[in-house]
Amino acid sequence: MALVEVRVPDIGDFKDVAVIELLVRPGDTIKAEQSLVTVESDKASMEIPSSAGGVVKELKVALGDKVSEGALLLTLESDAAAAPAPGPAGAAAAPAAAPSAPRPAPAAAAPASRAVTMAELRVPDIGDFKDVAVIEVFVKPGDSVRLEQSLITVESDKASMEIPATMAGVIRELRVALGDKVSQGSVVALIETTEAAPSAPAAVPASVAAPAPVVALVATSTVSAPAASSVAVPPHDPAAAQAQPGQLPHASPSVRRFARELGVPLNEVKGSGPKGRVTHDDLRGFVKAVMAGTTRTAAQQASAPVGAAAGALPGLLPWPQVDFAKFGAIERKDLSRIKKISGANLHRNWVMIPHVTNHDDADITDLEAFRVQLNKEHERAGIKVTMLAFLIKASVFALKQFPEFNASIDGDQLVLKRYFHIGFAADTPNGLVVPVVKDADQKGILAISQEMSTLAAKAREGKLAPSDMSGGCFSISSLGGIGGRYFTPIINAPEVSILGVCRSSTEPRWDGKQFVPRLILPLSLSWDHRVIDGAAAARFNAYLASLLADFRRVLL
Ligand code: CAO
Repeated sequence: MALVEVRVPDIGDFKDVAVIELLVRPGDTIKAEQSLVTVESDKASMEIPSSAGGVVKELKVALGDKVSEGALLLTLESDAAAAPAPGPAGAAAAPAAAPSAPRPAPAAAAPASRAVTMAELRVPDIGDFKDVAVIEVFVKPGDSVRLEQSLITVESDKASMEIPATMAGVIRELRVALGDKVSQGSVVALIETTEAAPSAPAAVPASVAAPAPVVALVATSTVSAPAASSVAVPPHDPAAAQAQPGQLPHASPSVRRFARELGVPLNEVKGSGPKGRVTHDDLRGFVKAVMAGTTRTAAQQASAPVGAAAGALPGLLPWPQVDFAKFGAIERKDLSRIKKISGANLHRNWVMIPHVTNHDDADITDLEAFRVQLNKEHERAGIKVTMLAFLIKASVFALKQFPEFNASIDGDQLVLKRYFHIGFAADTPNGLVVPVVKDADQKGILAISQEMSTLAAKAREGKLAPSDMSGGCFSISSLGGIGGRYFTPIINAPEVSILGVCRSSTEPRWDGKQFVPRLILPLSLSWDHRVIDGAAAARFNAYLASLLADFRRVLL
């Protein structure tokens, strides 16, 4: 066994190019010609193959390092016989079979003519790239293109490159489509331009079809590297092309760059292109889905999984995958949009907020009598006063008394609100929504009742505007019209507490001398223990119960 240094071979004009992927790790056994790293210039990426087989001893480059020809990539414990003779710099050098890198034709120094009206944009000298597939088309007829703007991406077995426009103008006709095979000289598009036409490089035949002087696409610095990359790229090795350590899916350099700018884990994006290639549209679709909460990155799932299908928290078992149909007939239904959104929010809140729930009872015997009386007085005006309206009003007074309940956490700070917008959970055919009664401190019970019934009707019809559901300070979830005793409502972040209310019932209460029948309302207050202490929560509930028992206490 000999220790071999594997260096970057002659890669043409690729100089100071960034290492964007490490495809092997120390300890890996690799074959000769297996790709080691991917490097990327402005417009092209290429994989650098190993000149020898063996066991990777030490990586000498890291992600982000800039490399040029001759740079040391790694050391390899290699069968001396298998390793090719070291190059002049003592490197393992480029694959022995590699021809010298064809250089791009230099861009024309001086314009040959002006006032060109129509020209052909051709594939330049791209070295050994022959019959390579068009995998992305960036322009369409009518598009105005800038000089050097990418027109198409082509891909060989191991490298891809973008072919840029050599002049500005308007694309009049596309001559290639996705999947077409192109080689040097293939016409990419017809462009209408008023720019000076650079002389065509000798290697590229001039068109005879166009009426005006024809412009062949000259290789610019941005495409020169891939031409050289054909030197470094070994023949296609299906085994090597599959999941090597750290390998990312196929994607053009601009897609990779865009993904890095956005922080998108490219290996999680499902590619729709040939060989699962990730396109710009795939990337956009992924970002949109993450923003909408319908997809989560692996990192997000690890930090706070949402939804039954998400991965488990570290240390937790994954969600059970059961074939329910094995046990009987089933029916599958898509979750409604509201359910998906509210479910994701509820799950985040449940996982991220340390909830505690205090249960208490309020004697609402007198308040209910007052409410019934009010409804008799106002039934002609069509106003129905509900218990929930009194609860909203009583909550405002309690929030004034205990300001930390009317707050939100913002980093290391507590934001205390001087306004009183109270949300109430409304059950709708499509799921749970929380409309908000704004400035409830400035409204009377009748106004609150009216507003609630308007908001509840809008909720049921699915007509709530985002503004109807924003700005809440505190929420109330009333199941009073349905039933139950107590429950643990989930805090509606970024609020820090929520009141759950169940059905009132007549119960015996000791008045000091005897048991008397009283109407008792069960209260359940969930609170965020990062902001609120248990004693404060117990006092909040007790104060709320005392107000509901006798509203005159607000005057104290
Ligand atoms: N105890 C006993 N009866 C009560 C009550 C209580 N705490 N609260 C309301 N009721 C009675 C009302 O008086 C009314 O009776 P009448 O029809 O005889 O007048 C009946 O229950 C229905 O009330 P309502 O539902 O029309 O009015 P509301 O103000 O109580 O509630 C609303 C309005 C929109 C909150 C309600 O319709 C709703 O959607 N509740 C469900 C909220 C929910 O889903 N919470 C759970 C969230 S967590 O998943």
